[in-house]
Amino acid sequence: MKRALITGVTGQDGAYLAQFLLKKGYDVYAIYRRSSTPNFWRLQTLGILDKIKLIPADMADMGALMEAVKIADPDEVYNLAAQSYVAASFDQPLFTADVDGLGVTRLLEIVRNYNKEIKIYQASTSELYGGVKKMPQDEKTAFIPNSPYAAAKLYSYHMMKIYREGYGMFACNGILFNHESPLRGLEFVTRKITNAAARIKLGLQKDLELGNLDPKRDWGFAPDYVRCMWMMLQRDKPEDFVIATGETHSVQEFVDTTFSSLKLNWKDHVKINKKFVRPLDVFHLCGNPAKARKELKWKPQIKFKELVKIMTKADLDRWKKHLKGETFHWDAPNYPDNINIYKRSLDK
Ligand code: NAP
Ligand code: G4F
Repeated sequence: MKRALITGVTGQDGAYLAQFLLKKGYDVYAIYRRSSTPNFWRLQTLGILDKIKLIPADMADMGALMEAVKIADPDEVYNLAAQSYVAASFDQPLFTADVDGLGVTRLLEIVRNYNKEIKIYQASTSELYGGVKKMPQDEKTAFIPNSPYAAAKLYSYHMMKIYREGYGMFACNGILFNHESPLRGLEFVTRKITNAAARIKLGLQKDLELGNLDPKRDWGFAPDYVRCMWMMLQRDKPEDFVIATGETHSVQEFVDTTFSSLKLNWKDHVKINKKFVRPLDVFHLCGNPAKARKELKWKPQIKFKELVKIMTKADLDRWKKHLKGETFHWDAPNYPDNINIYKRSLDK
């Protein structure tokens, strides 16, 4: 049975990847950060919380990370942990650099010392292309990071390459374009829109405030993208891949498609609030996934319209159930008793 270690398992991609690897028969270990309020709701929603072996650790804590690698003794490491919200990286640039940049070097150093045969996937990002004018972007396009987040991810992108070429390690960057789902965090623009539109439809909210309707993104579906992470690590040769749909749409198109599907006119509800504008933004991203299509035989199953439909339906169903009095995993979170959290004290 293959063993995997996932960092960032409580996030959108971590949860879908854990589900995917469990279905493939993997023994799944994952690190999580202890917080005052537990955030296992995605794993609970997917019904997999009790199937994962959880190890407390933080990307800033070298000792705990080292312990996690020893306990998991993995064949594959998927590094998805990050301060992933671009806007927040302007408020917390040093923290973002520590987790998203140095955190990766910590992991690489640990793996290099523990077992160089372990394959590592790094959650790299289309944000690296920030200010690029060339469309579409591919593996050969030069990077122009436009945020502290992107700068930290550019550092980790290069560290992966350096460990691959310098030490012969199986280290791959997945340069993933935006991918969304009903498990997306509520602050990201897609989920902010579908959640608000569902609430507006049900009379729970009147308006939706957004920063800017012009930016364009290449939006895909998260479960399609985690499949690709795994595919990259099944090859004989480590390489970097752009993962995208190849289509691009504006925030306004996302808004319009969502509101129209609910028979609402977005112009009656959407307000612009400069509070949500970033000091520097990324205005147009469009990926070229030709290499992934050719070499991994990967292709996205869900594109823009279907994605909007899936997310809007999930939010509408959830709020309808809420109105009927149903509670959800995120309503009253507590550390459940029936989960496999590794405790050092019990292991001695
Ligand atoms: P997400 O939902 O924000 O999840 C991020 C995960 O990282 C969470 O589990 C979070 O834990 C964990 N984390 C944050 N800081 C940590 C720390 N100091 N130590 C340990 N864990 C920490 O992000 P996502 O959308 O799943 O994205 C996964 C990865 O792909 C991220 O690295 C992101 O930057 C990258 N990426 C995402 C996209 C996208 O469109 N989704 C595109 C390209 C790249 P808590 O739950 O405790 O906060
Ligand atoms: O949904 P967003 O916050 O995602 P962003 O910045 O593209 O970052 C996401 O995708 C990256 C891959 O390219 C990942 F690396 C990263 O971790 C994250 O998952 O914003 C999308 C666009 C931006 O241009 C933003 O300025 O929407 C614009 N926007 C306009 N009004 C807004 C809002 N974004 C948010 N979050 N909230 C607004 O009110």
